[in-house]
Amino acid sequence: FRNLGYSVSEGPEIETDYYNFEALNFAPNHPARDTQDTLFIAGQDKKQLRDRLLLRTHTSPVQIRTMEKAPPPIRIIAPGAAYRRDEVDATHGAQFHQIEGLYVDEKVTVGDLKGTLEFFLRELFGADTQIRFRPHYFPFTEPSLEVDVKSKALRGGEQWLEMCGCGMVHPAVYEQVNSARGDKAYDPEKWSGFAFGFAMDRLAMILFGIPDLRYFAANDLRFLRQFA
Ligand code: 2NM
Repeated sequence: FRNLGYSVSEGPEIETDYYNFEALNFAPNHPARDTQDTLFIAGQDKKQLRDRLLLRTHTSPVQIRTMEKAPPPIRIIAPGAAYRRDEVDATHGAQFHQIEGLYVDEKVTVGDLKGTLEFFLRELFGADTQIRFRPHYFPFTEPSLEVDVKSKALRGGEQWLEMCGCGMVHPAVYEQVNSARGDKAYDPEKWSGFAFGFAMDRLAMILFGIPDLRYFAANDLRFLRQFA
């Protein structure tokens, strides 16, 4: 992504409801906001909903914070930890690691999104990699897509594997950013953009044949040194 002109952006892992949900066009009663799925910080009940603290459930708040600080065009990658209230097993944990990308400029299209992800996935998995896009839903993108890949580098190329989510940034997201900025820097009539996200843990598990997510945090040097 550096070769494509992206720079790295970071933000806090403890976030407000505003940056994690509201700015990203999640409705007030969206199921992701339920305590079943999100780890909330205790003792926040007296605060307004938008100011309540939680562990970020994705790195998208970083994209919002970056757009609030800088006008378009922007090209950023947001890597980092995210948290969900999951039943812990070999493929689920309370913490996972995401890498999200955001590109906003004039006349950015779904074609640019598909070309960028195809380039990235072929760099990563090899030139023979096949890519398939399926329609999906995210509150913060429209249209939204999921991406499957099939490659000899991945379990012998026998099956399609779900690799990432993506889409064209929803105009409502730009409007939230504009009202926080107090200007019209992200005018949806003038600018358009795409965003995408991967779970890095899942990607590493597939690439290196790691059978259990819990190895990443077990601090066993025999495991970690294989990747040093
Ligand atoms: C994904 C999939 C699709 C995303 C959208 C944004 C923002 F802030 F620009 F609206 N950041 N990240 C996004 C879109 C993330 O992850 C699976």
